[in-house]
This record gives sequence, C-alpha cells and structure tokens, in this order.
Amino acid sequence: MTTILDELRWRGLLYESSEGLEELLARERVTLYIGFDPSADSLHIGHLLPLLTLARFQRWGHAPIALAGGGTGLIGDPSGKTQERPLLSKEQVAANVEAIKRQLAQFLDFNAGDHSARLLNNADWLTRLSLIDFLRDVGKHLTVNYMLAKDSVRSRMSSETGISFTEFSYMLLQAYDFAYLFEHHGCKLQAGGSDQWGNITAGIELIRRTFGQKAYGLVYPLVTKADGTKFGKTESGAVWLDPKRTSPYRFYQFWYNVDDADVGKYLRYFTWLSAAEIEELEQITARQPERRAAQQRLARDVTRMVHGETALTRAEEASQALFGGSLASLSADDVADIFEDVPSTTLPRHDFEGEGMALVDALVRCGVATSKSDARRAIEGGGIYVNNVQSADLGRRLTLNDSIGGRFIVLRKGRKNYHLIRLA
Ligand code: 629
Repeated sequence: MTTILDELRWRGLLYESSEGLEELLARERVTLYIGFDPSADSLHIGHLLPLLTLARFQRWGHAPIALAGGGTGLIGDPSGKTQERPLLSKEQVAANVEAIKRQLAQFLDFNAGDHSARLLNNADWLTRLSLIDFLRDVGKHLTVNYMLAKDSVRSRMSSETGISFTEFSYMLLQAYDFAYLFEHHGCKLQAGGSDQWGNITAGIELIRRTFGQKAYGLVYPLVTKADGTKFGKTESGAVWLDPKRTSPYRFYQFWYNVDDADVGKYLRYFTWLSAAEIEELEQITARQPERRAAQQRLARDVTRMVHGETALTRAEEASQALFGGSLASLSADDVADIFEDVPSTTLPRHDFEGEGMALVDALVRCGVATSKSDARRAIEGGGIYVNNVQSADLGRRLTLNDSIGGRFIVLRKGRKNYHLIRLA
C-alpha cells in the first residue's frame, strides 16, 4: 500500500474522489476536514465512519480537522433530506455544539506534532460574515444554474413542499467553509459520505474561482444493510454514541446482532482489523455461523473504541445475564435495561420487608407457576432461579436482600424463561 486510498479501497470506502488525489497523497501530507452539524446533543453511529476516516488519515500522517457546524447547524443541510426541516434555536445549537465537541475529540490525536488534529467551529467565521460580503464574495462565484443542478436541490424542486431559500443557500456556506479552511489552515481535502459530494464539489469550485487553485474531495458510500432496511436504526430509534442515550449494553447488542451477510463489510468499515483478520472471521462465519465470532469481534472492537474497556466488560457481562450469567456486578439500571423486554410484575416493596415473601407465593403471583403445587414441583426439580442462582429450597423466602438496588428481583424458570419482579 502506498497511500491511504489503497486502504480505503480494500475497506470498500472509496465511493468517489477528485482526479489527482492519489498523486497528491503520494506526494505530500495534507490537511483534510469533515464537518458535523449539531442537530442533536450527541453524535450517532452514522457519524462513526467520518470519525474513523479522519482517524485513518491521521494514522497515515495527514492532519485532520473535525469541524463542528455551529454556523451551518443554524441553517440545515438539505442533502439527503426529502423535507424541509424546522430550525433549531440558537441556544439549542450552541448547547449541541458543546456536547458533540467532546465526542469529536475522542477519536483524534491532538498531540501528533505536524499532523495533530484540530477541532474547529464554523460559527467562528460564518456568524461574522456580513450578508453583503457573502453575496459579493461567495454568491457571485456560483451560478443559480449550477446550484439547481445539485441532487440536494433537484430532488426538492419536484416535491410538494419545495425548498426554502435558507436551505437552498446551505451549499454556499459549506463551500465558503472549505475556502476558509483552505486559506487559513492549508486544508486541501474535504471528505464525507456520498450525500456530501454536491456540497464538497461546490467548495472545490469556489476555491478554484477565488484562489485559482486546486482542492480535492473524497466520499465513502452510504452504509447499507443486505436486507434493504436502514442501517443504524432500531425499534427504539437511533443508536447514539452518548451512553446516557444508548447504554453500552444496547450499543454492544446492536453490533452483536448484525446479519451474517453484513458483518464482513462492517468489520472493514468500523474496525482497525487487517484484511487477513477479517477474511479469517468471514471464513468462520461461513463454516460456523452459530458461533457469531465475527459479530462478537465487531461488537467488542466498536464498543471498546466508543465506550472504553471498562464499559465493554460490563456490556459483555450484561449480555451474559440473559443466558444465565451472574447478576452480581449489575446495577439496578443495568437490570432495567437488560430485562426491559421480559415479562414483569410490580409488587409492593413492603411485601419483601422483614421475613419477606415465600418464593412459592412469588412464583404464583407472577404467573411463573400456575399453582402452589406447580411452584413446589418446579423448585424441587431444580428449575427455579433467583437472580440466576438456582434455588431448590422449598422454604426459600424473597426479601429486600435479594433485590437488586431495592428495585428488582429476577426470577427464572428453566433455561431461559425470565420474569422480572419490580418493587414499588
Ligand atoms: C459544514 C458542515 C461543513 C462541512 C460539512 C458540514 C456538515 C454536512 C452534514 N453532514 C452530516 C451531519 O452533519 O450535514 N453538511 O450529520 C454527516 N456528516 C458526516 C458525513 C455524512 C453526513 O457529519 O459526511 O455523510 C454521514 O456519513 O451526512 O463545512
């Protein structure tokens, strides 16, 4: 391999790039950037590929800029959107910028000498730009004809709701950013997902018109799923990078559950594994899909990268809980998260105070057993577990000491019939 493009190529991440980019990257270390609009107070897994792209360039000796769109976030990019979006308040955008800045910084090395990362916010220059200057220095260089030909605009021309002048102008702001970073930070390359190609090429055009110089673009494909459904969405919505929005356990589960048909591609996209390591995991998947070796490696590597080693260990322990693993190290919040989808019964806390409640009675009240004699048979047969510990004692009583954080007791009948007691 001679340039990072070879790596992006074998990873399947090279969708489109400017002519001459290969030669440029073979010749010099460049500064490149990717922009992130603060549409929420957290990034989500749709942002992992751009973050990893910056990190991969940095490992090859190039200097990455992560750009928070504190200015562009006030306008809203129409690219890839079928509908006009409501404006966020200025306060909301500012708060979101602060939240995503921390996440952007996490993936990059800010102490790498000449190729150290930089974290910038386009509000610093866009909000200072006067309307007259903008129309003279930016708007004059690109024709409306050129702008109308972009996919992001064209697709909305025929739509019922159309496109506001505000969103229509977005590409000029992104073009101006590129020209600004070119001039002030020596940035010659902008990367992004394929939805950004139109905005990136508008910037290249503006740089050519204003400075008479060449700039470059590079986009990776949109992440797809073999079954045709949308990547990154679960029943509970997006998969966020913020552990308060998506717990590390859910995050881990998301990756562990990807289809066999997708796992090889995702290992190439989202991990640092070599081609040889990925090919080996693909062979294991073909021969013994039930092992889920490739999914486990994917879930481990991505969870570790985003949430760290400690959270990964906890997520793996939590993942074992539904398979009979120990609950000892789990918090009540973990239990709520893991057993969210199992049947549950809410019982008054005071029933568990002091002597507590006979296990036999609890099994009947929760419907785990059909009668007291059924409950006794199950206990004697060794088929009943309290917090995943077998309980073959007919005299067993459940007390607050059995509760996890004073909130839950986990009953299990047989290998995998779980029932959650919620203390209220
Ligand atoms: C100012 C803002 C710039 C350059 C870029 C931008 C943001 C850009 C955008 N990007 C998406 C986002 O913010 O909307 N106009 O969520 C998102 N991006 C990463 C990838 C993307 C893209 O952050 O480029 O393709 C997702 O993979 O959709 O000067």
